[in-house]
Amino acid sequence: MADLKKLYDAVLNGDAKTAVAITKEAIDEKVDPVELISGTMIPAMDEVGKLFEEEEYFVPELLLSARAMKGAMELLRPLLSERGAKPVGTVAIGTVKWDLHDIGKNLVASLLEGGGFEVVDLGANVPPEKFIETIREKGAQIVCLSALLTVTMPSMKTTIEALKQAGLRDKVKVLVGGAPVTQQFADDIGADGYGESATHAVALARKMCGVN
Ligand code: B12
Repeated sequence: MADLKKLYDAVLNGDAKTAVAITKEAIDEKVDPVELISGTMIPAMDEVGKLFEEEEYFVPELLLSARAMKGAMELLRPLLSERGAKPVGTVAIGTVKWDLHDIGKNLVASLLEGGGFEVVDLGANVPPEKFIETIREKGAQIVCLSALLTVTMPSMKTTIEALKQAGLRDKVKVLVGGAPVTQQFADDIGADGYGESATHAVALARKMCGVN
């Protein structure tokens, strides 16, 4: 059986080769990909975050762990999108301007695909104009904004303001998330919803499109 403790350690220690190998094993054994991500990989990244806070880890270690998680996610992503049924709606997702963190955003994007959405992933460091362009060109009904830095949280507000300026605010629902974001902050900036995790993001987005 795939050793999930070893997968946890591989993400924690930034060992991409082992993380990928165990993920492959787990896939062969039909382990639920969402369980693998939420039960093992996210807790490992949380621990990485704690070690960084305690100054036991520095940026190079963060990058290695992020790379291990990314390697495993590349294998899991196609499985997540297979889970979905017919498209429920279109989502434009991105990490806001000046913010380069994309692991959580990628997870949200993958699970949204798995939840039946067509997802336009704009990447990280996304300026408001790019969201506006995507809503106009792809007809996205939902905009998902991610931020991991307290200093980039205001970019969420700027993006919502830009949607208002462009006359698009009433046409889309805006969901926000990322470690420092709270429900209070979401309310303050006039977002339509806040989700603390990727699974919450999917539940919220489906609810907003009138699907359970
Ligand atoms: C990995 C990491 C990095 C990597 C990012 C790699 C990558 N490709 O993403 C690298 C090394 C590049 C990095 C850089 C920096 N980082 Co950094 N990083 C982290 C770390 C350890 C983990 C983040 C992560 O991926 N978590 C795992 C994912 C799965 O969780 P998540 O993103 O929160 O996402 C989940 C939910 O929040 C939610 N979610 C996310 N987005 C959305 C969106 C919506 C719409 C919804 C509904 C839900 C949702 O769903 C996700 C899954 O359930 C955190 C510490 C931490 N514990 O958060 C620090 C952290 C975020 N980084 C920090 C800092 C300071 C930096 C740097 C400034 C460091 C530096 N001195 O250069 C730079 C900034 C670069 C920039 N301009 O963005 C600080 C931020 C402090 C603050 N208060 O702002 C943290 C908190 C570490 C710390 N404790 O000091 N970082």
